[in-house]
Amino acid sequence: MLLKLIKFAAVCVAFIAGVSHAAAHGERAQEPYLRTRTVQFYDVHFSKTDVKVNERFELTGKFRLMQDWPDAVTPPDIVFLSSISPGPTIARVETYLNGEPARQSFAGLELGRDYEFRMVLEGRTPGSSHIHPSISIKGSGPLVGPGQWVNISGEAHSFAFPIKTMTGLQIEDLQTFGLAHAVGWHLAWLAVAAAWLSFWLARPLILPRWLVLQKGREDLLISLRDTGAGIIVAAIVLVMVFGGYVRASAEYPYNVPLQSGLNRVAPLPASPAYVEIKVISATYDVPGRSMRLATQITNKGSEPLSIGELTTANIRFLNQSLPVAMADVDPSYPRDLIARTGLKLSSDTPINPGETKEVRVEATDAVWELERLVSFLTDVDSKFGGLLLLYAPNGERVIAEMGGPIVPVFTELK
Ligand SMILES: [Cu+2]
Repeated sequence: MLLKLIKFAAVCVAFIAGVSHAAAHGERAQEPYLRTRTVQFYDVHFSKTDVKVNERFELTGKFRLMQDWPDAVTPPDIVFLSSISPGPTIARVETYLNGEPARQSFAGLELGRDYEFRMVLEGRTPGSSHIHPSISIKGSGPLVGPGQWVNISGEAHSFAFPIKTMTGLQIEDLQTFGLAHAVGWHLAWLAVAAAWLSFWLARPLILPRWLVLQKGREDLLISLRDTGAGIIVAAIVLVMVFGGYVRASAEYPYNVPLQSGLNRVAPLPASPAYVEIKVISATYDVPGRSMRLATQITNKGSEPLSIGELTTANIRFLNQSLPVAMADVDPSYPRDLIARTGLKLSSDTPINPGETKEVRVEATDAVWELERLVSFLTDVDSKFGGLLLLYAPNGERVIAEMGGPIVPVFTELK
């Protein structure tokens, strides 16, 4: 018996130890249609990737809600902006969407438009944490942005979250504020519940009561003493509820209820220069790990435009021969999400204003497999989506959505 218990304890310890080594969040397990056709994050910047416990850092960026939103995903009618970390390793101090405080959820975000976010985060638990921005959509769940490893150094017990309330009350550490009250109330209610249960458990239980019921003598089941005890417990419960309310209102006369209303925010202004992209054909070469797109790009703006980047599911394929596109890569952007081979184009000459040009775009990298993005080939809705970033000579950037059905091929197409 003892041996069995020791074995069981050993298995539990091994399981817990194994879990504590888990890295990242399974973001690669999300279906490709979720990652390539819903929210496209760009310009994501981590102000620091090495912080101490209690040190603040900022996570900023933008995202585009794709026009070709998949049918299987609830539209972004109610969304909540947040960050994702492996457990409470960071504290989120402030959040803004297009400059507006984002304490609550937002309603009615528009497809095809861009939004800008800013979060102030603070290191809490030492260790290496994979941190993502995330957009949670009611009915669908969280859609995550690029994840970066942030190293948090220091001691966990030195973390404190002091705030000053609107009434001037200085709270030294929000983590433990009111903890004694919460524990006290739980114990008080547990005591009432335990007393009530033991009162009835001490009486003859199931079989004797059933026999009494069989004999039609229900009147014997509840005595006058039982009724008296019931009345006393009901009175205690009422006194605790109303007494607790009166005491809390006396102690905290000014309080703000939890905010449950929805906010609304206007999208960022639409890009003035306009590019139209028609995907003529899209194939994914399975052995070559290459996405090949035949596109027809119309420049409806007034400046010539060069293709600088294709971004989808937070992975960036860069046109390495265009310096302005390379300069747009933030040093804090996760390196594992930048395709090493970059983006290959059939023509590097800019698309002139008013011109419609056919360009073959090739994005080849093992990252398609590593990021588990090729399962779009077995989806019932085999479509891809992404953003094409184009640059004018004056450095102006135009972001255009592209996408369409994609077909797998097993030999190289010429
Ligand atoms: Cu992660």
